[in-house]
Amino acid sequence: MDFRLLQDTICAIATPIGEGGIGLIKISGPDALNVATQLFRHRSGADKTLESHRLNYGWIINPDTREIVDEVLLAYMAAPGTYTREDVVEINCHSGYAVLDRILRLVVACGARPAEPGEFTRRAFLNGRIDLSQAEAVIDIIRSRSEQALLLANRHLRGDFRSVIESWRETILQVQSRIEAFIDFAEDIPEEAEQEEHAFRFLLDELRRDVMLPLTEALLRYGEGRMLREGLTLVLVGKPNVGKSSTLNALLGKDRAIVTAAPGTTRDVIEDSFLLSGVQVRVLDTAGIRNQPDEIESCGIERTLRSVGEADVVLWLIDHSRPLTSEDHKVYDAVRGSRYVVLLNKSDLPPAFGLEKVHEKFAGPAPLLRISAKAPSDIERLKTFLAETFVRKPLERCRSEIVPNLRQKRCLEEAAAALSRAEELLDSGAYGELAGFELQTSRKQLEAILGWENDGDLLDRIFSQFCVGK
Ligand SMILES: Nc1nc2c(ncn2[C@@H]2O[C@H](COP(=O)(O)OP(=O)(O)O)[C@@H](O)[C@H]2O)c(=O)[nH]1
Ligand SMILES: [Mg+2]
Repeated sequence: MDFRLLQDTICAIATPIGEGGIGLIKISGPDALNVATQLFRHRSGADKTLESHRLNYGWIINPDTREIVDEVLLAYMAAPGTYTREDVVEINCHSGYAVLDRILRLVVACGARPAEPGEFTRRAFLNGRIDLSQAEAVIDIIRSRSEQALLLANRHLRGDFRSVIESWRETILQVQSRIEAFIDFAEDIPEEAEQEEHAFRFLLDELRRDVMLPLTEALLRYGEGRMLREGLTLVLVGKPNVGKSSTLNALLGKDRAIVTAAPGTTRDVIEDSFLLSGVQVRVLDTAGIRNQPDEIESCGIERTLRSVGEADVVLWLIDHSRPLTSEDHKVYDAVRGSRYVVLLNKSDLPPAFGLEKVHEKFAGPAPLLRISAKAPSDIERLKTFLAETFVRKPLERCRSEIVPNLRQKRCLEEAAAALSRAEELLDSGAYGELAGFELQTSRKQLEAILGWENDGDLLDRIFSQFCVGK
């Protein structure tokens, strides 16, 4: 994108295209007021000037023909108290394909240019109203599918992440400037250098306590943040006929997958979702893993294995009413590398083996629950268990801490690596330029989180995820 264009005025339809109660057209840039004046007529007929931050009732007219295009409410908001920090005009019109398209074309004819995806928010960023972590929070808010995800995004939008990053950066800067002072002293006045070293040790402790420790903590929150933003993925796995599809249907509370007494019914991966403690849970039902599958089933099993790779948690079902077979072992081999829960299903029927047998054969730290997919109370118990273990506890940690996304996590990792290299040098008394360089590297990484360095490719990548009109 060409940044000279920041001088121009952009416009877009900000509401979803289609029939609806209200459609919104946004205009931002130096010509916004001029465009509005050409197109808008007050209801009163008077040639009133548009006051900033007031709603005006009237019509959009075609300036060439004087024809009325729509009845609207129009707001003019003067810079800098706006979303983009530029002059902004918002036209609330009726929502329909023809009317929105007509007004947008008139706005363009009056001198505005159709905006690129995310260009309004990009301007808010480039004009310094928000930092990059806040811009990313805007996407997160739009994409939030659950209340928890929304809460997190709002915390980041408020600037919580930014203030933490800024305080870390500040501490690093202090140590860095100490190093520079130390290098000078060491050369000139040896006695003062000793004093300096003492002060310096103190700062190093501060660096460990106030930056390195919380930074490492923040990195640990990434997985939970991903779960919040993208939801939790559960995958139901087991040999044929153990009750995977029955469990899927019971979890969803609807008949999503076909359940039959014949093994090998589910041949493809079936996916749906439900909410668990305010978090979106994606659940996948898969083809049963068996010894001698036919061709279609083989493809299904391959997909099953792929789904296991995607899972946050694997729900491994075993039929407790029939003896264990080599197929159960086969499933064990497929899931043992993942985080899984063992579900001994069909517990409404007499058990065919004791619990110790499961422990003995499939020993591991995985939790084990006895359920019947046919008993609603068991499914409730399963949901409570899943919510407690995989949602509530991780969420509690997220509430009080900053939670990076993938891009931010990468920056934090780089920063952490540079900090520990610096720490090692400093600890061994090497207060030289090398340590200063490592601190500098870590500081740059933190600044990248906030987007201080104007990296055009990075901005393109982030803002292209937005819709047009945001
Ligand atoms: N008694 C009993 N039967 C069950 C239970 N869960 C599933 N079934 C039955 O087991 C058969 C296979 O179930 P299905 O869900 O299709 O298993 P899948 O092949 O693993 O998907 C069907 O006849 C179900 O009605 C259960 O908890 N108790
Ligand atoms: Mg099935």
